[in-house]
Amino acid sequence: MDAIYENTDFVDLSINEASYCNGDPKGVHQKRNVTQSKYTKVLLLVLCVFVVLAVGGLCVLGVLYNNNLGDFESLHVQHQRALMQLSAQEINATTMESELHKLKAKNDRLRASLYDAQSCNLSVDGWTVWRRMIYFSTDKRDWASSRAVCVSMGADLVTITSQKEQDFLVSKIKETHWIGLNDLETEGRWVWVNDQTLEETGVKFWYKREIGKSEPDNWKVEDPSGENCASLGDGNGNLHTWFDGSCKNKKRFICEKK
Ligand SMILES: [Ca+2]
Ligand SMILES: [Ca+2]
Repeated sequence: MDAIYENTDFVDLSINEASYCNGDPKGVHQKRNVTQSKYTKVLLLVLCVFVVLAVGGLCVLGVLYNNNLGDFESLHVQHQRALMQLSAQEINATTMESELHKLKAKNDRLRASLYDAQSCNLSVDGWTVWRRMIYFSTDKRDWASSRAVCVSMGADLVTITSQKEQDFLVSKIKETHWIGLNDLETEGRWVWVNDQTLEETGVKFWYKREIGKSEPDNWKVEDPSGENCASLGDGNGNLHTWFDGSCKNKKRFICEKK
């Protein structure tokens, strides 16, 4: 480039000298033309530089765009895969929910069948099978002796902790039976043979009189020590309710094996 400027200056000076020597005023115009040509070349050079830079910038932008486009396509593919996996999981969840409903229905049917089996008169070696093994004695004993017989068979006097249990036992007896409830230790504090109190079980079926004291009344006319043992029903029947009676009375009894 310096060579070009040097040559131009040389031409420029040559023209000036020739013009002045020849007395020609047009030489001034020729000098101006040469100067304009020089500026034009510089301008073109600058424009070329700008064009090159612009093209380079566009190339860089193109590369960045392609890279970002590749990343976007990769993210799009990942998004589509995630959607497919989510859809598959939703289908699995629906299937599992359907299976759960089927299992619940099956469980309900099995429970109903079990309840039916428990309600039938299945008997094994004199024991009635209903949720637990229940034994209804045929002989009559006082309360303590009754309990001792139950314990000797690996059981104890029955405890009643639900309406269904009460209803089942009532349905199986035709006269009064001892049950595992007493207030022998503390008068008025009734506890089952497993030490549960009536407050703990929340279940009691004492006989209620419209006139006079309801059960337990701890009646002392027949036994001065009072009535400290409970039975299902009394001498008059009333089998759906409980009575306290003298522990010395002899009654049938009900054992329960846990
Ligand atoms: Ca009592
Ligand atoms: Ca009584």
